[in-house]
Amino acid sequence: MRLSSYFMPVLKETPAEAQIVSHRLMLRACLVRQQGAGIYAWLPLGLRVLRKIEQIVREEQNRAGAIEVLMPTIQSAELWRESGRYDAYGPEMLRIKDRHDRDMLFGPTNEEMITTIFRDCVKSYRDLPRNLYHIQWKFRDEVRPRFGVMRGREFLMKDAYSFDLNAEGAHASYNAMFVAYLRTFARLGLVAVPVRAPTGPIGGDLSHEFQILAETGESELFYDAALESISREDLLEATTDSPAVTKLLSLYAMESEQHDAATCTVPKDQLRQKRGIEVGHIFYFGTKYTKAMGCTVSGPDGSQVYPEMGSYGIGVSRLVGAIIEASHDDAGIIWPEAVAPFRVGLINLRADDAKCAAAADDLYEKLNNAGIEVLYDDRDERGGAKFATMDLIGLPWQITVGPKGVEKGVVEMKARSDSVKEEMTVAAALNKLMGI
Ligand code: 5CA
Repeated sequence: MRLSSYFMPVLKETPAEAQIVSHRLMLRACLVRQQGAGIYAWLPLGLRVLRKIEQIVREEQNRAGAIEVLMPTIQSAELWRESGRYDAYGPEMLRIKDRHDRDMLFGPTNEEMITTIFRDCVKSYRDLPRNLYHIQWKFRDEVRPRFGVMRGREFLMKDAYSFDLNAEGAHASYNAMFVAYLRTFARLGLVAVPVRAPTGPIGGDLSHEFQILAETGESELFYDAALESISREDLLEATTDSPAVTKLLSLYAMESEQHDAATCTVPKDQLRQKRGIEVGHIFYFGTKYTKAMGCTVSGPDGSQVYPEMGSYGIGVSRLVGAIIEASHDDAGIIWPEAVAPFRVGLINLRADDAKCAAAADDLYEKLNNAGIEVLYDDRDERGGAKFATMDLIGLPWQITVGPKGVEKGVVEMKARSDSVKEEMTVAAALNKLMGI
């Protein structure tokens, strides 16, 4: 992509309304534009990141055996009256009337809808277990939308729903999602700490939140310091019986509401109290919805059985902010390779120098031919401004083509993460990128 014909209107000033660094950087780097309280338009750079996160989430759901569907954003109030949650959900639910005066709502979650789909389509235990998921926009009329996409009103969520014949099967489904989550967050460049959590309006008695440690997080956590020794690498290839997973499950980690100082067995000097950003939340709630909504299958002995359910959410749009909170410096964002909007930022230092422009154009073509996603700053701008923009938007690699280098047959390559610069030939730069 040539920057001269792209849409990336970065801001020079720091927006006054943004209280936390990820929100400031998302606005400055022009990833999103606010359209209302907690409602954002995704601009090209932000959309590329959102899609990459979505794809990693999808791949790990598929790997764990979940099957993708797509349910609508608008739901009928009838569904929610069946489960009893229409009144219980309160003012967070955005209620709408259609032209026939029918009560509708913009879905804040999909337990009711998936349960009726299952009820109407699945009749026998032979079709269990199943886990269905979708990646769809949700609306929650939050009292205090804030921190940009972190606590939005409209936000993108991956939500999965498992159906099992019995509690044992449901626990296995829960564990499979637990592991899929650890892998997903590790692939996104994060270490997510699973903590025991209250279940709130979703219901049930078993629940974990996945938290990214960050001072700006809205959750308060208590955990065993030994958790800090588990690395992202340990979790990239996690399975249900990996040592890292066993260790995570055995260590103490609680959301503050669940933490009880009186019964907590972790020695005081081992106990950490920190803040976290909740990027995922999983629940096992058994037959709460299948019973309320009359969803049964015939069991092996012919009797009617209510399937045991769990639900599993990931805040896809919140993750964009959470990743920036975890990975930035004073100059801007530092994207992990897996979610960067482009892998390489190519800078032509002198757009008015014909030799320089020809060399940069040539490298741009080679990168594109090699399938390496590149954003090419071919604008007639000062070098300083180009460097500042590249640092702000945080692409993992910067390659600079300047007149002196062109004379010597080299370019300069910089890693955004550690700012280490290296001069090398174009061939060496291409090899390096293709080897990573
Ligand atoms: N039905 C269940 C699981 S699918 C559910 O809705 N769980 S949840 O309420 O915990 O939401 C799942 C995830 O969505 C959260 O962990 C969080 O990462 C994200 N999320 C929730 N509310 C918001 C919000 N207002 N803005 C951005 N992300 C949110």
